[in-house]
Amino acid sequence: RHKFWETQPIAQFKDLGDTTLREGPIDPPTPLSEVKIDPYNLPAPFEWITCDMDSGEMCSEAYHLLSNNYVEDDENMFRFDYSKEFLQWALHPPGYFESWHIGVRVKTSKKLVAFISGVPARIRVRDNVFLMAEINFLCVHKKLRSKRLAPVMIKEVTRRIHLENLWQAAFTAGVVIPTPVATCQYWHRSLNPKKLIDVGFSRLGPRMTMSRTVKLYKLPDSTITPGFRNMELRDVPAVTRLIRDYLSRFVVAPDFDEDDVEHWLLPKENVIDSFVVESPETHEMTDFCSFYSLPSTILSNPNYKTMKVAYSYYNVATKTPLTQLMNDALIIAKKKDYDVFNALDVMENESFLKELKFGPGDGKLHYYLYNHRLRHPLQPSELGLVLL
Ligand code: MYA
Ligand code: JJ1
Repeated sequence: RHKFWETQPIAQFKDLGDTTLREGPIDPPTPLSEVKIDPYNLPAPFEWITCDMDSGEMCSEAYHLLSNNYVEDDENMFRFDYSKEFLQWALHPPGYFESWHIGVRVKTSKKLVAFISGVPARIRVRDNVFLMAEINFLCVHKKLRSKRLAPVMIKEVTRRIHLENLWQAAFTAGVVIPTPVATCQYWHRSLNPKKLIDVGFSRLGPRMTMSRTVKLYKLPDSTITPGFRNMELRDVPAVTRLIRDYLSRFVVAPDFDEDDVEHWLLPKENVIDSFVVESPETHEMTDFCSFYSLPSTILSNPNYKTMKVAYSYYNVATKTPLTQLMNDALIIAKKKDYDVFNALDVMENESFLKELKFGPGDGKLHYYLYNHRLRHPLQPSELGLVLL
């Protein structure tokens, strides 16, 4: 059934519920001297490259490959359109390895036809923190699909990760392979319902008119929570404390330090927005929320080419009710001209989705760990991890 995945150190479907299997790493690390030194063989027309994503030219090539060939919805109406700035941010966290940003070119034409990337992250699973790779942006050009290139790319990124002495990885995918750690549901909150309906992203509800729909999704012009403002560099220590304390309650979550928070959570225009609530009286930092920007190309619509989409990232509410905090995030997203605000049912998101008029989408997102076994699949609410 899964000719490739059956050969990999991942929990197999047949292991589910087998209580004799212990939680934790599946294969032990091998001595570095035993890690294959040579890259895996590609079919003859292709060659490996390491991508310097600081180079504007390389980044543009990766951007164009992805914007034309990356993830689409099940009816091929929309395609993720990660911006160049986003890719540079996503691939350059503290301690990143350029060797984990891997391209495949056609030898003769030098055209980039496939990509896969990893970045290092400390991920806590229950009481133990593991140095892992987060794998993302696996993409094979549409014309080269179903030729078993993906397994070679996955083996090659694994080899390069092993060479840095890392032995676990985390990733998400829209497809089911053995064996999801958790399966999450996408939820969508319309901000610009007329456009969403025009492009086929959503539909007019039963017994609804356009004007009633527009009214239903109206938001105030400005945020409600006193002390709500953009996060700044000086907030990094306080935000790190807030977020570390909060994430400690989930089964799987990143172990962020101040450098990670500065990289992953400081606002970056058109990439990530983040906000704090600083008590106007005590100047105490009590709440935090954030969303990242991932537009989608609208495939074949005469009127619109792109949809601005905000994705809920990390949110922590200790004083402000989480629902009110997220409503403020919606207000800002609307002001910044986003068309829709997406969220998964991870962490405590269930608690605000319905009240804030999010509706379930037709997409699911499966979370996976490589070379790490959990005894049981997790509930989405036990996940404290959001991958880009
Ligand atoms: S998820 C986003 C993935 N990208 C897309 O969906 C973009 C559009 N699609 C494509 O570009 C292609 O369809 C891709 C597959 C490249 C996805 N994750 O070459 P093939 C397995 C894992 O003939 P193609 C993301 O980026 C499939 O089950 N495996 O197929 C995270 C089959 O194996 P098996 C996948 O369609 C990526 C084999 O590949 C996925 O031409 C995490 C078929 O290969 C998928 N999304 O190409 C990667 N899709 O026969 C794993 C298909 O066994 C990282 N397959 O069923 C693992 C950790 C590595 C590091 C470890 C360090 C220690
Ligand atoms: O965006 C998604 N679905 C949309 C569009 C559906 C178009 C037809 N297939 C959707 N819209 C309904 C919105 C509606 C708004 C008012 C309230 C009710 C809901 O459902 C879906 C997620 O739902 N997205 C995808 O399918 C994209 C792929 C998801 C897998 C991602 C893999 C990630 C890669 C890992 O790095």
